Amino acid sequence: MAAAGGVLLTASLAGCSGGGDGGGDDGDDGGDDGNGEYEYIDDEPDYGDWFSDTDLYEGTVDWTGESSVSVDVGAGSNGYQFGPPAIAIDSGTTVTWEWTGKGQSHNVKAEDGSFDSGTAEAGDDVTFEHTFESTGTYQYICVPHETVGMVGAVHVV
Ligand SMILES: [Cu+2]
Repeated sequence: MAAAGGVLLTASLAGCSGGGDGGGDDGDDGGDDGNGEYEYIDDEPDYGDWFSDTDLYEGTVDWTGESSVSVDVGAGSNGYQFGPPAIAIDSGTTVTWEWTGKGQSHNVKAEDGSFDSGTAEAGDDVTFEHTFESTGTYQYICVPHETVGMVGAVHVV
């Protein structure tokens, strides 16, 4: 009886010890804005190489069914991107771009001229909004940072 109890006790302690060694993630901390909650549309528009320098781009975020949505101006690790870069909305939806204060001065300018926030501005209290009345895919840029991937798209369905 005593011997059997000893064996059981040893096994139990071994189990505890093993459990205590947990943890140890590799510390690869990404440092992005936690985009894991987004849902993306299934029928992705053909953007060509529009987002080739935009590392936040993972697809077109499905924000259809919303009357108003907002996009960060100054996203990503350096603040030189839009967050999220590509969104899908219904016609009639208002998009508000909200400056985060990161990445110096920004603006929002449509490639087709249909909307333009004007001169690039800095600060975290700047906003610009536009209501999209017509379907289509609207590509836009931040003029100072287009070349480092600060570009976006609004896909209106
Ligand atoms: Cu910018």
